[in-house]
Amino acid sequence: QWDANTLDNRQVMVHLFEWKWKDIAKECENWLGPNGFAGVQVSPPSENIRINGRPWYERYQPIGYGLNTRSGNEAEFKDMVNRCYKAGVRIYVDAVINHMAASNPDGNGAYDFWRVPYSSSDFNGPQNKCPTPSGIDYSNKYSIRNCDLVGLKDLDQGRNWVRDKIAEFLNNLIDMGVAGFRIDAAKHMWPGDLKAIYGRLKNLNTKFGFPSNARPFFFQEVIDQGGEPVTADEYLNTGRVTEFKYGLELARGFHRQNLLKWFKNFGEAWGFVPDYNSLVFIDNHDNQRGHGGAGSIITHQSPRLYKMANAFMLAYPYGFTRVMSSFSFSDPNSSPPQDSSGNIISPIFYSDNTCGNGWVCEHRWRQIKNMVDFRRVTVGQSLKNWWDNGSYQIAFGRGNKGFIAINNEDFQLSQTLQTGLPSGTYCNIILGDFKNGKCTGPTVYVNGSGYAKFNIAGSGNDDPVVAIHVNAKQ
Ligand code: ARE
Repeated sequence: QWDANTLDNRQVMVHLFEWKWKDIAKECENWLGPNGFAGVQVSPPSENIRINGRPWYERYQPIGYGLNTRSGNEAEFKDMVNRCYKAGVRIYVDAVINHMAASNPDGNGAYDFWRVPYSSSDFNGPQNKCPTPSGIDYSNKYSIRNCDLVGLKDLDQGRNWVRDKIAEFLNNLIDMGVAGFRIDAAKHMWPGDLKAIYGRLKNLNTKFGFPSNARPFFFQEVIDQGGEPVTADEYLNTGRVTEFKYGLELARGFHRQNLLKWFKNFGEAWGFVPDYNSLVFIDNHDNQRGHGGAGSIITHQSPRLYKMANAFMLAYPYGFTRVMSSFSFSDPNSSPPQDSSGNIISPIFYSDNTCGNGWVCEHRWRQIKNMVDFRRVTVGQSLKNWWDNGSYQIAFGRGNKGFIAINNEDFQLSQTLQTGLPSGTYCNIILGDFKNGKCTGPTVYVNGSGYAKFNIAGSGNDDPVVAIHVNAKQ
């Protein structure tokens, strides 16, 4: 389904890429819950092969459906789901169900995944269902769906046994209280097979407090940038899909390759999937390092543009939004921060709320954290009072709840603009926090007719954005 089963009006999930379960549990309690985050996309919990150097991508090579990984064991997973739920934060599991590992370390032959168990008849390759055994041909549907993705053993989800085993795996997680799934490599599975598997899943666990009849949320990873026979449209009646065009187009706007004034109707009018079908993000764990569907996207490595792009995404009413939280890397294949025995190291936190030990924690940057709140405060409010200077300065409101102005020019933005907001003194949440009725940064005065004066320096300004909303008004 399309609904993310969030608490209240929470609207933003964060991908805590490669975090350990016990660190996520603490983060839910200390940061995500109190700051209005809706949920966490966690790295694949299914047991995986070990690759020398422990690259992050070994997590995408399952050998079974037991819950033992470098992120933690089953007890720690359960504890995380419980504690996050209590903090108002949902857990969404990255479900790797398209395939098993490329090589099988302890089986009797390449297809003997005895932990599930699967055997050669459960895979497309040995059944000769793959028309291009040497690799996927992206111009051929059968090849995309029935051949091994980068050598990963491709499961045949048309078989009852395979459907049952996948459903058992996902139902076990539903019992533990998860709220939904990222379906990894959905593009490489037949939509009808996915439908059959989803149909075998239970409603969400009411013992956790989910309403009865709540269905798991599905967001399906389909990289559709046009030009291939498999399209995102094929997956719309079973859930949301990852809209990869979104981050690419925004990057063009913020890199000044396409005027920001055109973003007035960003979304469906640009050929994206419908709003309620869309999961949007500036970057993800693949394209930030040149894997899967890369292109010229913006990442934490360009912090100024990254904060601007996230502010736009979180203010603009389209799609369900996901914020990325990375570890730093120079080698795209490197491990997450680990000790000499290969254990993942926990992040440490500093007094300014940022983190270290190799972690980036974009979700802790004030500019992003406060825009998560903006999205919640403005939920359901339509786009109003759009203004632009004809090129790279833009501003818009969300009904009478919030307003944002972005200066992506080198020169100053100086404008008196209609905000649509009630009169008062508002905190610029990009530069300050609103605490105990006071703003720790600069404020914006909205007069009795809704107008406010905006002055935003361009080049040389690390944060050329002003955002205000009614819950941060003095
Ligand atoms: C690794 C090695 C490979 C090796 C393989 C098997 O890198 O060289 O052959 O292991 O030994 C991740 C990594 C992969 C890694 C894999 C398994 O990114 O590099 O392979 O884990 O360890 C396509 C898919 C899309 C997929 C991307 C990466 O359509 O589903 O490729 N994304 C998801 C995850 C990834 C993950 C997997 C799937 C596998 O998000 O993190 O892979 O579980 C065009 C097409 C796209 C295509 C893209 C890249 O844009 O339109 O469909 O994406 O090219 O090929």
